[in-house]
Amino acid sequence: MAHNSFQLAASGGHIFLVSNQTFLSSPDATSIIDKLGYGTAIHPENTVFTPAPSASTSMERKAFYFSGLSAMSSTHAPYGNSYDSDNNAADFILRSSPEPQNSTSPTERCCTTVEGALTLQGRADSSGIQVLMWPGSGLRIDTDSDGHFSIPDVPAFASADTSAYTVEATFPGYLSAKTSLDLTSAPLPTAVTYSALRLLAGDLNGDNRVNIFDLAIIGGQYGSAGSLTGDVNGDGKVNIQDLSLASGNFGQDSSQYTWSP
Ligand SMILES: [Ca+2]
Ligand SMILES: [Ca+2]
Ligand SMILES: [Ca+2]
Ligand SMILES: [Ca+2]
Repeated sequence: MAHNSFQLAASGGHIFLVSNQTFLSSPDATSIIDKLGYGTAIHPENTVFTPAPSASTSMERKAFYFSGLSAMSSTHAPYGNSYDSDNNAADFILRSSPEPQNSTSPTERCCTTVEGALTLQGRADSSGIQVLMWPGSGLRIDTDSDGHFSIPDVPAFASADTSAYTVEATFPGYLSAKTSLDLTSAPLPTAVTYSALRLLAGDLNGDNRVNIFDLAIIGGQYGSAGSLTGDVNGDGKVNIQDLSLASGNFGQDSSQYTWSP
């Protein structure tokens, strides 16, 4: 028997995405993967979407959490419709100018993978270099032993206010690298790959330049063993190799890096 409250009407209705073809007898069936309730619907996902669309308007899923009506009709249009916070009221907008699409429409992609490879001067193991992107959440990863990093699901726009990201790679004792990354040219590729970069050794006090203060740290620990700040190459002792690495980069700062996709 059909469930009255599952109807699709102008004033309100439900759309259920289900995992099988078994008749749906409950709005809480475990086969329901996602759902939309609009207008007068009584089984929405979290909060119902209102108002119900008219004959000339449509509901459209947002591209990003900060995609408003204006953005979905213009700047965010090439970036798909994949935002899903499990709240119908927050995930959709009402379009006064519907733009239905199908498989012949241009590909739309919300997000991409940002990847690349970094190495550490004077070390065979390049793991543990932290790569961080902001603004955004969860856009952070450490390199593997080959220095490779891969950050998945990076949205085309960094935030409501800022289109471009800042990308920074840091490792203790090394000059960090920082770039600006704009992903807003459509269509967004599946991956954006940074050129390889070797981080220069010797910034032991973290002020992003190699100078006398860094050499003083090595001098103060010279001949010692253990987990020490002055151990530039990470071999467990502070000696001529560390001094040689740092003094070879004397006067350098991160402005001489060229790091871009
Ligand atoms: Ca679309
Ligand atoms: Ca949903
Ligand atoms: Ca320094
Ligand atoms: Ca060392």
